[in-house]
Parts: sequence; C-alpha cells; structure tokens
Amino acid sequence: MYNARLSELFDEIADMLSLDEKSDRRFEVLAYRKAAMTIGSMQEDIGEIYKKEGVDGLMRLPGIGKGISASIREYIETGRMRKYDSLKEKYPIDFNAITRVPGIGAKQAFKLYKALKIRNIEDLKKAIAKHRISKIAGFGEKSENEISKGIMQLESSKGRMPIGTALPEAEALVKRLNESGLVERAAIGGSTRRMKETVGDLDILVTSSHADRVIKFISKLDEVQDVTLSGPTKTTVWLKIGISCDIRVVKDKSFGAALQYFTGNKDHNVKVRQIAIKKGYKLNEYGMFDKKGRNVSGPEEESIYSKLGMDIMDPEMREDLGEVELSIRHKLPRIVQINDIKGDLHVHTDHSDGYNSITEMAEYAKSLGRQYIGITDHTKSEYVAHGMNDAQFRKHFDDIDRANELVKGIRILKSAEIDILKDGSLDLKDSTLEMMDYRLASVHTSLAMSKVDMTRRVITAIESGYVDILAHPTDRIINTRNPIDMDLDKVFQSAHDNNVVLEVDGHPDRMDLNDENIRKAKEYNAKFSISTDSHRTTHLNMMRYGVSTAKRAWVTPEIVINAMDVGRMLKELSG
Ligand code: DGT
Ligand code: CA
Ligand code: CA
Ligand code: ZN
Repeated sequence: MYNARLSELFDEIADMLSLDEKSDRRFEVLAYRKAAMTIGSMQEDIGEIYKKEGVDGLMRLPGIGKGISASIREYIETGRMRKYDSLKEKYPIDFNAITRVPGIGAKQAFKLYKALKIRNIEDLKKAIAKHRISKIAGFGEKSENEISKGIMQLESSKGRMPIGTALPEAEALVKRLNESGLVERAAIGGSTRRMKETVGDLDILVTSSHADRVIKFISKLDEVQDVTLSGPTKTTVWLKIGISCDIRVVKDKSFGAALQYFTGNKDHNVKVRQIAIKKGYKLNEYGMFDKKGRNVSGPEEESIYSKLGMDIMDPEMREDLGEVELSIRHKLPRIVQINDIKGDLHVHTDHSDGYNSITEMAEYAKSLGRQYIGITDHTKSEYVAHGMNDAQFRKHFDDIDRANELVKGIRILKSAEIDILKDGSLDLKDSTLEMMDYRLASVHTSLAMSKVDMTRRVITAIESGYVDILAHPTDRIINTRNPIDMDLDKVFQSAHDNNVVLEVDGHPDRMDLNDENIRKAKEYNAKFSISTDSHRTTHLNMMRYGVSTAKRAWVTPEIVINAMDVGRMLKELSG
C-alpha cells in the first residue's frame, strides 16, 4: 500500500518548500500538505486506484491536481520522485523523524542543520548531550530541555503503530495475497484484529498448500523492505511503512485453530487452552486434537469455541478481562456493532478547518448509511482552525437549513465544537448555544494546567447546563501528546450527574476516550457518543475505529446515543 509513504513524501516536500527563503511558496506548500492529508487518511490503496483508473482516477481525489498526480505516478512506476530527490539534495534532513519531536517544525530543523549539521534524531541526541542546542540563536536552555523531553517521550512509544495506519496496510497485504492465486484464505490476526489502538507488529495468517511459493511471493512484494526471517511455513518481514509483519502459512484445515491462536491475546489463549485440556483436547495453532489424535477443530474459529461449550466473542473482547468465564456461562453481553451506528455527531466542514462543504459531508455520510450527522465546527478561540464567532454561527445555521433542503434522506443537525475556555466558560453566547440541536464542547488550549485547575475547568463547563457531549475528553494525541492532567473520576461523576455524554473520538490519532477510560466511565453509568471527528468526507469511514474501541470496553448499544434514532437521541441529550 502506497498511502502512508506517499503521504510522508508529500509532507516532507511541503516542509522543504516552506524553507525557500527566496520566493513565497505558500500555495505550493499548501497543495502538498493537502495531498498528504488526503492520501494519508484514505482507506483504499492509492496504488489500486492508479492501477485501475490511471492518472484520471488520481485527479478525481480531492486536493490532487495534475502535478501531484504525475508525481504519484512517477513514484508508483519508478519507486522515485524527482521533485523530492532534488529538494533532498538541498535539505539532507530526516524531516519526518525530526519534526515529530514536539517543538521542532521544519524551520527549526533547518536551523539545527545549518548550525550543527543535525540531520536526524541521533545527531540531535548527541548535540543535546553536549548542550549545544541551547547556544543556537532562537533556541535557549528551555527549548533544549523540551526537545530532550520530547525525544524521550517519542522513544517510549517507539515501535507501536497507530491502528489507523496498521489496519489499512494489513488489509492491503491480505488483498494482495488473496489475489496472488497462491492462497486459499488470508486473514489478519494479532492486536490488529483485536483493534488495539496501537500495534507492535502485524500478524497475517495464510492457508495454502504451497507455503514455499507464498513465502517467496511475500518477499517480492513492493510493500516489503527486508526479509528478517524466513522459514518453511513462516516469515517475518520489515515493511516500508516502518513496522514488522509476521506471516504464517498453514494448511486450510488448520485455519480456524490458527486464526484463534494468532488472534490472541496470549492470556485469552492460555485460558482457552486450559479449558480444552480439561475437556480432554489438545489445542494449538494446527488444530484441536482428541485423545486419539484426530483433529476435531473444524474449519472455522467458531467451531473451536462451540466444541468447548463456549460462545464465540468478537476479537476486540479477547483480552482475558472476564470474557472467557462469561462465555462458558453463555452470558456474554451483546456489544455495539458498526451496523448499530445511525449517526455521527462530530463532523467539521469548510466553515472552520474541514476540507469539504456541509452538503458534501452529508451526502457522503448518507452513502455510508448514516441517518443523521451533527456539524460541529470550531468556535472563535480556535483561530488557527478558523473558528467562528456568534454572528458567523447564525449565518452558518442558515447554511445548514439550506443544506437540509438540498440533501434528502439524512438529517443535518446544528451544533458546534465549543471551546472550553481557561475558566471553564464556553466560547459562544448562550443565545447562540440555544440555536443548536445539541452542543459538543472540548478543551483545546492552555493544556498545561494543574490537575486541580483542569478538573475544575472541565466540571465548570459540564455544570453550565449547555454541554451535551464532552468531546475527546482527555485531549491526548497518540504517540504525540499526553492526556491532560485531570481527575477522571470526578469528571465522569459530574458528567453523569449533569446528563453529559462522553465522546469516544474514533479518529485513530485520538481514540479518546480510550478503552481503559471507557471502562472506568461505565462504572459511573456513562453514556457515549462514538464519532469520527471528520475533517473531510473520507474520514467518515473511520467510525470503525471508534466502534472497536468501544467494543474493547464492552459497550452495549443501549448506552451509545448515536445508535439511537435521531428523535430519541435528541431527547436523551436534553435529558
Ligand atoms: P502486539 O504485536 O504487541 O501489538 O500484540 P499481539 O497480540 O499481536 O502479539 P504478538 O504479535 O506477539 O502475537 C500474536 C498472537 O499470537 C497473540 O495475540 C497470541 C499469539 N501468541 C503469541 N505468543 C504466544 C504464546 O506464547 N502463547 C500463546 N498461547 N499464544 C501466543
Ligand atoms: Ca502483533
Ligand atoms: Ca507477531
Ligand atoms: Zn473536532
């Protein structure tokens, strides 16, 4: 799959163009950033689009013009991009790695390069050890410390890739294997199948009677950078997107047992195996064998569980958190499924920092089967995100009325993502808030408050009576920004007392609340809104990440407000 690599290349081109001191390349920079965003958030493989529809197919994508589609084609055809290569000669810096350090953008990276020839994180670490950063103009002691802290934070999360990058890549690999003609079945296993928010490596299971040919085929895939390990029935490869992938080949009759085994997690497997032993079976990745050595596992995963007297559960539940015991007693809860979802209550448009119009978002949501969407553009304090003031919101609501007349078959709701200001007050007048169908509020700025102050700030907002949904409650960004320091118990209690719904923001950079916090919130009888926080049409597909996060915390559909019809949902919110 080319998406992640192309997106990184374009981001880096934008970084490098922004450093041009001689001419203003602002529009070019913007074009490359947009392309990087479009491609980075696409779930379908851009290589496939090119293969099927050529350059025309590429140009139909939002934000992809002639020049950029030519570069995409060049890269797919030749593995190189001249534009990138020539810029790289001038700026031999690993921007993607260095700009991931908090506090370092492209400009700072270039300054570091000019002053100390720093090209990558290793160089940066050496310079910090010698206290050389603080002596560069514009940096100082404080920023040296922050950079040092940032590197440590980055390294502690190193190696685990967000599910939003890992899953599409694994799906693309499975598709290639299925199309190879060499395999009977191919499936994703491991933490990717369990939809953990980050994954350590990909695990793919293949059934074939030509393991040797499958393994050779994999080693030649364009996605593969190196073969780390290669045996007769398994191989481990390092993928170009920067993650390892284990691939196992078994015979088709072992598929169910192997999938059960490789899905895990390990603790879940250990318990299931103990049950098998008690019932007189031997269970491993090749099958379930009775006393006479006959394989009784059957071709599917399900038959293993049923032979053991258990109900099968979704992979998201297999974390040994009590699911095994409940499954034996046939008492597993009926957890929320993607098909339960009727609407999406966190959606941005080009009225603030989104890319598409209200009608485009609504049409796309309708095509996904949603019955309603809530438009939640930013408020004025979020000026970098083009947040709107009260007067602009009034006009914006007229636009939503018009959009509702234009797009039939889906209800477009009036809302906003209202900034919770430093003192806990809301960023719009009450009269504007009253014009909305519901209100979403979140913290975006002044994140470095003390725990006591932050807790008070959020609870003040919750108690205002004007908040219906608390969006991305902890404000963390996976692998980039820690959660805000806040007393979650107090916030969850207050949310319950004030009938405020908690969001499960399914954007894979956020996943907020995460599975662990959802479990905690459930103890306070919380209700949830599972949303995508979409900033363009294709983001609306990311609902599956939010739903799986909720599934990992055993959320049932009755406590998910956007699993309700619009009428009941709004009634629920107004309490
Ligand atoms: P990750 O990669 O760290 O995100 O997490 P997983 O769960 O994908 O772990 P991984 O890749 O080490 O192994 C994939 C699956 O293989 C795991 O979920 C369960 C199974 N597995 C691995 N090691 C063992 C083991 O020692 N015993 C048993 N029963 N199963 C194992
Ligand atoms: Ca894994
Ligand atoms: Ca693995
Ligand atoms: Zn948002």
